[in-house]
Amino acid sequence: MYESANVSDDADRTAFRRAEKNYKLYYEQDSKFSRKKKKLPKPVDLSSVLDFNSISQDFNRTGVLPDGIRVAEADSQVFCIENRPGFYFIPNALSLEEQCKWIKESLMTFPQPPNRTNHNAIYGPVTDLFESAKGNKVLVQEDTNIWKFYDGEEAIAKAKQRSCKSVSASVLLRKLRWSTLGLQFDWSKRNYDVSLPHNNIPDALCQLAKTHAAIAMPSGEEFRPEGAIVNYFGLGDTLGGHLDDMEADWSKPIVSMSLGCKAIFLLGGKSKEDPPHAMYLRSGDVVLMAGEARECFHGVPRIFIDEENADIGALESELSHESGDFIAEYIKTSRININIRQVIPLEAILMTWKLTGVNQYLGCKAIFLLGGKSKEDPPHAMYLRSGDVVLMAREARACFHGVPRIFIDEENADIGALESELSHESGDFFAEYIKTSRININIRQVF
Ligand SMILES: O=C(O)CCC(=O)C(=O)O
Repeated sequence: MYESANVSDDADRTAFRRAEKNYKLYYEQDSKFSRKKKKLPKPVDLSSVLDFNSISQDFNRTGVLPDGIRVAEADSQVFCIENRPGFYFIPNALSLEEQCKWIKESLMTFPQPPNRTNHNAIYGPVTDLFESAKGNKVLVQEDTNIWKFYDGEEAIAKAKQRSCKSVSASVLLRKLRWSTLGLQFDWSKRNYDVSLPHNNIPDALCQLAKTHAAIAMPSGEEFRPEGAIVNYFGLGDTLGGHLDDMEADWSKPIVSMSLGCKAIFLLGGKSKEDPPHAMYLRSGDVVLMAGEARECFHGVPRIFIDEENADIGALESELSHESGDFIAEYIKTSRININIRQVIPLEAILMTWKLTGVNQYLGCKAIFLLGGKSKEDPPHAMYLRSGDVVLMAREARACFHGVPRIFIDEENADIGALESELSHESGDFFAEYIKTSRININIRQVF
């Protein structure tokens, strides 16, 4: 999905492509800018880029909004675009403190294994990338699939000794393009691989995502953050027009947080022929895409790293004050996007299916109640019949549940076939027992 600024772009074929090309970073070709001189970016017409920061300020002062923009019914600080239902823009949603926190986490914690990054494909899991970059370390290939960080001097000695491959940690940090949190996204297959080892998304990030997602959630439902992709952008990096279509339920929003340098975001329509809306994304802005907006092409054709346009003065000084110059220097020329997703439909978490094997009959029908994490959450009631299996995994493990009722009358117990099979196989004594009973075997992994 990533492209570098120099990729030649053959296509003006669609409205989306034309807009990408329009905003992308190109340099002046003029021969007087020789290799030694600083390359000059080509000027771009930014007059039609929506600026929700100033739209919000004007709205708070005058109550007036530009054509086609409205505020969400439930919150006048959340902006919507009339012809893109399901899209929400929350300017300045994150405080400076929150921005600093998530920038630090994005660099120091999120790329740590078992989370995967774009570096896994070449180097395998890379531990302590940030600290190694800060300490001027070098990653050296020890064996076909084994790479290890060494201090600069040591690394040079190693490389001389056994002419092995090496790369500096600071180059790797610069080339960090994505990391994945929670359920791991497999970029080669473009799907979630639930078999990959993973940690849960940190609670504080889940809480933040839930709070911001609330406005775009179907009523009465709470957002369940299960997977997140962290995108890292340097100068010239872009994210080409795409759809996020690998999650099962598009009624749930993607919560997308911007950190660092200002960017241009393109929100197209369901076809790449639909002319996209261009808008600025600044550090601290949060965007939600839910419902119909999940079907809209979107991308990031440009980030700004120059002082005038990057708009990160306050963030930079807060970050350097809080965390030192190394992170502040990184963010001066970078943008980070954390987008958080609900991946698994509830039906899959609580998966019920028929067992076909023999001897798995467990008796009379029952009512099972599956509540939420609090006893205040209204539970789902469902029937459990002989042969059904229920799996409770991940978040569902934290849900209250119970069996308030079993049915032993002929009409409701639903065990006619079981009863006659059992009496045939094992005699009446068993059949008599099961006519008025239910057995539940639950098997757990403890360690
Ligand atoms: O960087 C952004 O703001 C958008 C990210 C995005 O669209 C994605 O990761 O699918």
